[in-house]
Amino acid sequence: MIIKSAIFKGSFKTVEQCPPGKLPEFAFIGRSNVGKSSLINMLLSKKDLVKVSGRPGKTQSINHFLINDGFYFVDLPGYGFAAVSKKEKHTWKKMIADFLQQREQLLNTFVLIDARHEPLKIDLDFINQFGEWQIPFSIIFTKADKVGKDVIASHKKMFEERLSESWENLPPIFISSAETQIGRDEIFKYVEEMMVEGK
Ligand SMILES: Nc1nc2c(ncn2[C@@H]2O[C@H](COP(=O)(O)OP(=O)(O)OP(=O)(O)O)[C@@H](O)[C@H]2O)c(=O)[nH]1
Ligand SMILES: [Mg+2]
Repeated sequence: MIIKSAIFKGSFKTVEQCPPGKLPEFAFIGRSNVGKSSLINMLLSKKDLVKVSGRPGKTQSINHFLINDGFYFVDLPGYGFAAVSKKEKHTWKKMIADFLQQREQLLNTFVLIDARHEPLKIDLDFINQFGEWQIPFSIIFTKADKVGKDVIASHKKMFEERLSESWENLPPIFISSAETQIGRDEIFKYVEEMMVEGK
């Protein structure tokens, strides 16, 4: 996909405050520091459109980016960030659950998984909520540049095995790197397909 324009439309604390209209949306979520903001920058070929940080917990609200005046990418705050209070965790959970469940134009949520790790309980638990919520998701492995191809293949297989325990149909798993841009074409092809189907 050719990115003609990518504009930051704002940060929102509740689903009610999010931009009006019916343009399709794609959300990005995953553990804190997994590389959500970096991936969005990579996909949009922008260096600093989305703020990236070495410290986890950088993204704290719902962030909308309008692309080609036709659809939105939504950067969501990460889960599993240890250094937050119980109250903050609760607020986060409600913000995310409300957004994911209530946002009608949300066509798909990409759950990001660090390619370096074997399946983690926190990620599996988060993914299994999509079943309860009955909303579509797919998976993107991040930071593929940090680990060998064999390791990624083995982690992908392990992930598929663990998902099979709860899911009959497995979602696609994309492999990406914000450094090398691997995965960009596949992810956009998928985004384009979903927009055609969603119409
Ligand atoms: N080598 C490498 N580093 C990456 C990649 N993606 C992200 N990083 C690094 O990982 C750190 C976290 O990246 P972010 O994009 O801020 O992660 P995030 O998931 O948005 O984090 P929160 O907003 O805090 O939840 C930064 O230091 C990035 O430079 C990647 O594909 N390869
Ligand atoms: Mg972020």
